[in-house]
Amino acid sequence: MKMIFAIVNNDDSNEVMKALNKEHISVTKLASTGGFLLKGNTTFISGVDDDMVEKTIEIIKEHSRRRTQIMPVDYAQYNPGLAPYPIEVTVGGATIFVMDVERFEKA
Ligand code: 2BA
Repeated sequence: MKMIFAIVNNDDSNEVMKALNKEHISVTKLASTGGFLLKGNTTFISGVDDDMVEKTIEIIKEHSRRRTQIMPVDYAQYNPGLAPYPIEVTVGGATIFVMDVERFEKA
């Protein structure tokens, strides 16, 4: 079994969750914040059998769009080395981590 962590844009999260549910893939949705842009994003955690990993990742990728976002000026001002004006950065589609699960129980 593997644990998949997927960080996606808030605007894509409903579509991602609907698509996973449609395929009967269990998922938990967490509200998270990107450390760089300091904007809300969504982290999905999903425990899946090994043979479902690729399918799960494909579904997440299919529903996560790449977009550009503006880094807040305030953030740059308080971080020496970063330019003190808004910077456009490309975000996503999805940032995905896959980890081995040592033990899984539902008690
Ligand atoms: P944020 O940390 O808010 O980062 C948003 C986007 O800003 C990133 O998009 C990347 O294009 C850019 N960025 C991040 N850190 C940067 C830096 N130090 N210098 C220049 N540009 C930087 P993505 O790479 O697509 O990441 C989207 C979100 O996924 C991130 O939001 C963060 O919440 C998460 N993430 C990405 N890589 C991660 C990692 N290695 N570990 C944990 N979370 C990660």
